[in-house]
Amino acid sequence: MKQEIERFKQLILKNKEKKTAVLHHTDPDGICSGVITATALERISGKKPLMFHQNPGKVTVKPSTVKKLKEEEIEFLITTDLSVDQFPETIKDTEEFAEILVLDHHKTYNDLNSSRTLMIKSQDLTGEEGSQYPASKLCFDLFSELTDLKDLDWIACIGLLGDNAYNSWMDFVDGTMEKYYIKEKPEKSVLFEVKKLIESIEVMDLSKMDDLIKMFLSAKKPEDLLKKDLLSELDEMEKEVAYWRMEFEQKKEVFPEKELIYFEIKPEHSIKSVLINRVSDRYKNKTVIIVQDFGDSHVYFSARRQDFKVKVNDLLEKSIEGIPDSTAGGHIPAAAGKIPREYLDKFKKQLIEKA
Ligand SMILES: [Mn+2]
Repeated sequence: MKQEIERFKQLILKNKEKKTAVLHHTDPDGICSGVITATALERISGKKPLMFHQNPGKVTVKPSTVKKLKEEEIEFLITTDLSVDQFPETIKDTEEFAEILVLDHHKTYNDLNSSRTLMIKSQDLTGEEGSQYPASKLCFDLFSELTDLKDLDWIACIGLLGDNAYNSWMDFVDGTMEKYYIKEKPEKSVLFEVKKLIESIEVMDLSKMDDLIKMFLSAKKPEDLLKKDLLSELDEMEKEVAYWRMEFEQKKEVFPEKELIYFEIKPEHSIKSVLINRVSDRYKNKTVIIVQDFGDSHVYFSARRQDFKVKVNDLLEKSIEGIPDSTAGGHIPAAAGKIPREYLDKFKKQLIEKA
């Protein structure tokens, strides 16, 4: 553990003068870990890194992103909250022009460590399952070894709430809320409002992501982010989620002997992650699967199991076996993936079998 933190410190200090990019995931933990990392780098080197994100749901580095990084002459890449080891090819391609630091807490698929890459997963530091040590807290803790980040504690808390890890960090979140005079329960608080705001930008209008990040980088407290022009997206999303929640309750397929609930949606926007987080709070002891269909070549699915009795990352990986051009992975309690639409029946059959 000590050794990884030393290697981390050396790598950051060694690359202080290099042209640096932060590539982060687009969900609340991804945004918060990216903002914490960018702010920390600026404090350490006096230089702002470039911020990059890909389309939501993409957890590995896309070839087109490698191209962009190369065009920008990036010499040091930090990825946060991305499971980039699920597709090592693009990391190898990036190594040809940049050093890489991977900061993540998804299941480990490949060891990317090399002379050019340092990969730190939360589970490497704690020896415990990574889902409960989200990337925003990991980045907050690691960079706090190099610079003072105490004023970013509330951002780490939003990431923790985003990845459902409040129960593992109660003292930290409660203490931070007290510091900012937040009296409500976390899920009723302004921190949770910001978490939902980030989700709504991700789901409804990704083009506003850059504005959101810009606001984040200058915000001093959570209230600074609750600006009217971004909040309209949140209202719209809530309406759509409310509609599909009702549909879910009325039309879900339940397999009692498998403790499995299965549901397909055809929403206007990509609400599946938001929806499944809400419904699985009501069915913590069930495996919940939601399949999202936009009528294009692939369908997308998410899975949740909050009591950890089933490893949904493994379950989804087994359910896509033998299906070409498919992906699945993530955490024990929360995972996702996609398959070509013509394989939906096969996927569902394998899912029910393996559940
Ligand atoms: Mn995360």
